[in-house]
Amino acid sequence: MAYGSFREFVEALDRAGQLTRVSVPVETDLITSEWANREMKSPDGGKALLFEKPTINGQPSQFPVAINTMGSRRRMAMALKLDSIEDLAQEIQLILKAKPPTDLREGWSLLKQGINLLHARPKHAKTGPCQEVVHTFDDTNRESQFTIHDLPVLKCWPKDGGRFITLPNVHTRDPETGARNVGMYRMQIYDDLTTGMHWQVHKVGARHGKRYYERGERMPVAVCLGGDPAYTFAATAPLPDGLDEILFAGFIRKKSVELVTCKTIDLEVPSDVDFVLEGYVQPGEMRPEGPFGDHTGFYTAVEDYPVFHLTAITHRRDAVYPTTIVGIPPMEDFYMGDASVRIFLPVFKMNFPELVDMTLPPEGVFHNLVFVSIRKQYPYQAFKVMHGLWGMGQMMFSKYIVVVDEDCDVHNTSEVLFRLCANTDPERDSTIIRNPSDSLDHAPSSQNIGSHMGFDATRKLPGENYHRSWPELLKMTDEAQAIVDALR
Ligand SMILES: Cc1cc2nc3c(=O)[nH]c(=O)nc-3n(C[C@H](O)[C@H](O)[C@H](O)COP(=O)(O)O)c2cc1C
Ligand SMILES: [Mn+2]
Repeated sequence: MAYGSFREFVEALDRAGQLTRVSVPVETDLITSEWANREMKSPDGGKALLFEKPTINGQPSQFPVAINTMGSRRRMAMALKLDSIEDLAQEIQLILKAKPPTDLREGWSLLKQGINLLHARPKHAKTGPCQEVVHTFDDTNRESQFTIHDLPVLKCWPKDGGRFITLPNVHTRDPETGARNVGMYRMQIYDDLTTGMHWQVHKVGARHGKRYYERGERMPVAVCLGGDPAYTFAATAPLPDGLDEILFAGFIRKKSVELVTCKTIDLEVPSDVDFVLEGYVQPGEMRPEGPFGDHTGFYTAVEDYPVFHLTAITHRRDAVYPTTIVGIPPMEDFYMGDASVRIFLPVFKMNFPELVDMTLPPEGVFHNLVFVSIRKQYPYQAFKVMHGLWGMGQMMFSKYIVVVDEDCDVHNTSEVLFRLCANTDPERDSTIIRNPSDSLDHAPSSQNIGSHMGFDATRKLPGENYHRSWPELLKMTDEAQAIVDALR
């Protein structure tokens, strides 16, 4: 069953030998990052870190800092209270199998109905631990008050434009339909009462913002930190617009999420999170955001983004501040993205019956590289799969897609590169298309648009312009293998 708090998850990591407690004072300006980066680069993602005495510009913080809590396959599964991520993929497959959908749209809607039936729908409560301590902000007597600067927010990389909240679950609502969305969009701290709101143009938060802008209305926004890690994971998952992350989180953790109404805005948030930042975005108001040491491994340049105005901060008395850093891979966020791919593989397979496995290797930092294996039956099927992926939600950003045969393990990058190099004639087996690009990709000449490339590294079938006979891959006999197994 679900975690009752973020602290409970941290304690579970500790009991499993997956946590290092740091009891000496550690500064949140760069030093925490340097420590965490070394941990994330160690074998299997190292351990989670709990900084018990973080300092903010030398001053002790009231709240401990937890980082790298999802930064390995094991910890990512633990975050969702699973033995293995595949267990959840299996459940999704069962829902989809109950009445096989005919297309992707129907698949998602079936999944939504299935989740609803599993009693994942949120419940409502009058009050909850996330509001144990309430600080509302009016403009009088600000100096003596608690501010956002009391949170141990990291300055992640030397040339960052400031301190950034890196694991915020940003709750918004579509003003027309009332549908909720929760997305993870980083927030740069500007001053006591304002931060940046880095929802990129393709994201649902940005779409909601546009609706408010068209209506000329102020947009309520609630940002949650911590609570059951299932919330944080759901905020990053590439769900289709309209599939409520809170419903999805309820499904993952097999327990309805209990919601409370915010103190100063008309939005609901999970009652058990550690911090809630309440406020609003005034559509149309923009401010330079960045630079930020990003998951691309490079600094993202300064750009205009919406501004979040704080009206209140509420928190648990025993709150733990959750954070991460992104940078040159592998980093913690790889394991979050990897879990999404594995959980939604059944949905992808429904759309592509030939699909066997898929992965986004860490070197490609999400969208730059996709390896797919297929069971090929007809000519140009690899190209069909590439085009399908480029048309599917956030997979539209995939810069390079390599398609291999089913007997190649896509999780073994060396094996995929062997197939790519051996099986392709570059001109015949590649294609270049135009598509939207990830906003953070610095390589395209213009932001948000670019070319993408696909490679068909499968063996060629008759009808694929190959006029020789395809050779056979080396393989030892089963008997010889058995004999050596026995002798060694
Ligand atoms: C650690 C981390 C930080 C992220 N930061 C941002 C960000 O600043 N802006 C953004 O648009 N997406 C960011 N993302 C990706 C989005 O959270 C992701 O695309 C999500 O699916 C968006 O949800 P939505 O479809 O509801 O908008 C981040 C993801 C992770 C794991
Ligand atoms: Mn969403």
